[in-house]
Amino acid sequence: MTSPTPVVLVRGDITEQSVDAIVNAANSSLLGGGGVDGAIHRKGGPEILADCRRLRASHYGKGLPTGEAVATTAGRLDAQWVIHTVGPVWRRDEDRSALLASCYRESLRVAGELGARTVSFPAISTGIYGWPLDDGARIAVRTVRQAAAAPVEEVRFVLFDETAYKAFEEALATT
Ligand code: AR6
Repeated sequence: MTSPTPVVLVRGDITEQSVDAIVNAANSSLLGGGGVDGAIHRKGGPEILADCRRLRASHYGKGLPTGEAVATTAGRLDAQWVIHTVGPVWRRDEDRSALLASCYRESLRVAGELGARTVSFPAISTGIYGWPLDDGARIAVRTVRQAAAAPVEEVRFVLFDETAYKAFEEALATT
């Protein structure tokens, strides 16, 4: 029997991580935005945007659908790839949890196809897209535990502030 993939929590900025793949909480345009997305493009440089534009001109003419994931170069980040995924916008009147879980699962699938051994995730959808942090953390931890498999050897959640860190700590302890 194989042992489960370690899940690690780090408090900090995801653009400072040294890992094989950094997951970006993007939007379907793939052309940048605020939050994690803005930070990744700012620090990673124009090579990432150039790759994103190529994707828009080829496979993703209409943009990347919510819940899917696609990889580009990581430009000047200390990583080989950025894996862009589009989280759902949180809605009080509609359960979009399956789409949020899909972001984590699809990002890990893409990471595995690339041969990534270490993968950093932000707390997808919990910023501009408004997902409640505790629920977002539980979905993230549950999905990653179910989906992480070789060649991925470590999944790292990079949490920007103490509140997010605590939410993930609680989710890891109870999920
Ligand atoms: N490192 C780690 N975590 C961060 C960082 C960082 N540098 N910056 C923010 N966070 P968000 P979303 C946290 O808004 O909710 C963009 O405009 C943040 O505190 O980046 O999926 C895209 O283009 C929050 O907990 O992503 C989309 O339009 C979490 O990361 C939209 O925002 C996610 O916040 C996506 O919104």
